[in-house]
Amino acid sequence: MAKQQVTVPDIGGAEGAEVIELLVAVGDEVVADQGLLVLESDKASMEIPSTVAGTVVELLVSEGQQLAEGAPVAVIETADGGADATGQPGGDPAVAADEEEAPPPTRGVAPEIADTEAAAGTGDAPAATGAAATPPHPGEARAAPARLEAASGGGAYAGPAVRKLAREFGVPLQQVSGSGPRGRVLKEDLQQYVKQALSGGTGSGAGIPAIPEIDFSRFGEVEVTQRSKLDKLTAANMQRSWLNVPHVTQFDEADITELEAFRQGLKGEAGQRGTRLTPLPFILKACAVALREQPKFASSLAANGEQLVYKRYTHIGMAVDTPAGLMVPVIRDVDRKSVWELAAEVLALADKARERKLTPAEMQGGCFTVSSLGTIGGNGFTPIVNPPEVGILGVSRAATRPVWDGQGFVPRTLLPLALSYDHRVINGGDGGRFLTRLVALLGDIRRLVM
Ligand code: CAO
Repeated sequence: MAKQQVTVPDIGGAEGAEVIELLVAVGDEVVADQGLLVLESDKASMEIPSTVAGTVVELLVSEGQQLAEGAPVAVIETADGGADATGQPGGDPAVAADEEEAPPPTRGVAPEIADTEAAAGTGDAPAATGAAATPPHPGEARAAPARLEAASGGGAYAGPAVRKLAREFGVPLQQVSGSGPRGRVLKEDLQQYVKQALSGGTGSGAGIPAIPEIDFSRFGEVEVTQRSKLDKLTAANMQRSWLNVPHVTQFDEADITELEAFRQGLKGEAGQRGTRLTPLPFILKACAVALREQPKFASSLAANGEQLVYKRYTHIGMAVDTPAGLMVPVIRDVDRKSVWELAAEVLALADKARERKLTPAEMQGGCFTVSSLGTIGGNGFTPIVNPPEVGILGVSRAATRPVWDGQGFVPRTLLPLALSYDHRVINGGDGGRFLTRLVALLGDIRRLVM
């Protein structure tokens, strides 16, 4: 039996590094190279490993304490007089520090400085050789610190063993959510990330960190229900769009005072025709005119990104809120149909959607989508583009408000519009012109027939 004191090695000039975590307690058995504590300076976090195997008989530091090179941190009682970091009595710690393979990690971290430096690639990691170049005093062992992260550089906080594993799997560690103390990435986090990426679960599979799974029952009573196929399909489509399409949304308001007066005047006729006339058919018609004038909004980007596919037809999708979930039937040739025809088709397709009677063909071929939440409420939202389309118009609830006409306030009915588009295809200027044109068309519907 012999006692060895472990001290803080050369930590690369980090003066006054703080003990942020103790990794062992008195009485713990440790193997050589096992982390004893984590130090954090303004430059880096690093793990101070034990240089010998044995039992921790004394911990000489506590969390929050500032330590510098040479400060004693623990006393380890060894069975054989002190196997050093190489596992060989009296060996040179530098050998272990430079070796690729290290003893099995504990708590997700293991000292393995060669790995760590390679992963960080910064070249400013605390020098392993520096630690080795200073021979420990008799009865004192100085470990090579294992760098965990660049504290101010936004790098991942993980031990070398986890970094090594991440490198082997090709996982960018910054994208893995750490569940360890102070957000450290543990081996289990990495495993969960890889599992999720392979299963195409909540992670995108494109290296985007998955949202950690939470056991909500820890906080109170919960009920778990199965999602419908439609909901899952919608979720996948939304995520695909959100991750692939750089979205921009522009907002404006159309003054639909005259449109509304005209529409109210046609209500009787609508009844006689066996239909209802809402603002939506007018909005569809206005979109068709704007799409004809700016066909880019009805185009699609070829998969190789090299070409744009322009469509010589004007089919517009219409988002329908149904008890089963969101459906988007497509109204064909909107540009060639009258407002009455569109009104009838809106009703028929919305009914079919709610009764789940839409055929797949009725939900395909759209060039652009209109999503109207006008009946539900709200004064604005940012709709998500429905790829391979490049544009979508969100319509919110119209309201009558006082508007300054240059001489006084007059009541006007304003319809909030939000145009989202794929910024790979549509520029801000195009977006502004398209939305301005829609506002003008809805503000004076006589222009729809021009
Ligand atoms: N502002 C104020 N009132 C509006 C309005 C608006 N923007 N839009 C419609 N209204 C009025 C209509 O005029 C009608 O009132 P009147 O009978 O007095 O004229 C009433 O609201 C009901 O309209 P409606 O909902 O029956 O018909 P619609 O043509 O406006 O909409 C449909 C049809 C299918 C688009 C709609 O029912 C729907 O499902 N909307 C939800 C779409 C959705 O979920 N989008 C989000 C997708 S992303 O998650």
